[in-house]
Amino acid sequence: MLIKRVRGWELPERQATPEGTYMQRRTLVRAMGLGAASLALPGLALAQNKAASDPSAGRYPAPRNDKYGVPTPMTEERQATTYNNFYEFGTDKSIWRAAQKLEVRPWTIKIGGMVEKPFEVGIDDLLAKMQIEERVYRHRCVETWSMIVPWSGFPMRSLVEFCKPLSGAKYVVMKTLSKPSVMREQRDLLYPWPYTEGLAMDEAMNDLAFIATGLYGKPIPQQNGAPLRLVAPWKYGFKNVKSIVSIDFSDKQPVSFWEKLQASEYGFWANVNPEVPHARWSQATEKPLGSSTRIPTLLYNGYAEFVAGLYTDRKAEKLFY
Ligand SMILES: Nc1nc2c(c(=O)[nH]1)N[C@H]1C(S)=C(S)[C@@H](COP(=O)(O)O)O[C@H]1N2
Ligand SMILES: [Mo]
Repeated sequence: MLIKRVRGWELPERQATPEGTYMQRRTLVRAMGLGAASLALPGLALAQNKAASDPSAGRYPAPRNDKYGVPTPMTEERQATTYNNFYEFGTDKSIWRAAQKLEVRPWTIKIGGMVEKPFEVGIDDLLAKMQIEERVYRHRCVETWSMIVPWSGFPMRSLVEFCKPLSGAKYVVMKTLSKPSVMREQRDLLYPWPYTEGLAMDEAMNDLAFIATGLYGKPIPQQNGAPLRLVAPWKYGFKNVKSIVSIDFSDKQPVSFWEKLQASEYGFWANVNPEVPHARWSQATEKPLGSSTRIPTLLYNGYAEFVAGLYTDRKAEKLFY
């Protein structure tokens, strides 16, 4: 059975986290007086040069919108771009190098389902229609690591309006690219590829829901979900589907990737709540990337004032996993 397989995040954290060895290397490189970018991680430096030739590079950095707060301390860019979950490239955290092979131009997004008229749009045409802004958000992975990063992009609501859904649409469903030649883990047919996630329409229209196309004032790197990914910061990280190629509107609640694998542990709503433990671990605290100290996790990941109202009429649902 699928659910019997041991996945990365089912391991105790000390086993699943390669951070210890990574930090040692950083310290060593620093002690030698050499730039980490040039010596320790030449591939990353290359990726950053590539970003400079991205057709959308001129759109970043974008003006910051601080309406939803500016949490601190910000995670170091190198941490957020070298410690990732992107199972298509592998089930451990160090997939950033493999992800460089993903070509993000040309990139077409297919819009369908309950819309006035199905259509396709190229990422650069879409970007040209959107007002790009920066938002500093908390991110809380269900595995209990967290980060604070500056995303650039546009409100999910603008994307929904651009798609012109029919009034009967209740959910928006987003899928990741299928490309087993590069996304090698997609050859493992025990997973329900492509990665699929969804939001209820009122969640998608909430101010906080965001589509990220940039990170740290540059186009978003492949490992973080280039060229566009969802960011719903009040939910566990797995909701934030990366490298989106299709957006469909439906009157039925979709079954997402992790829900298909193990619905009893990874549900549709997946809102952050420190008082509702995961089936196999507590969610009370979290470890910020790059820090050795755990901190308390906040209800709705600190965004209750913006989103709690979405759930007052959904009390009967399993809202917190
Ligand atoms: N397509 C796809 N999207 C994905 C994932 C994935 O494996 N595949 N992992 C999710 C999980 S579990 C988390 S915590 C975040 C991690 O985003 P980051 O690597 O930018 O920190 O991406 C989410 N989006
Ligand atoms: Mo996650």
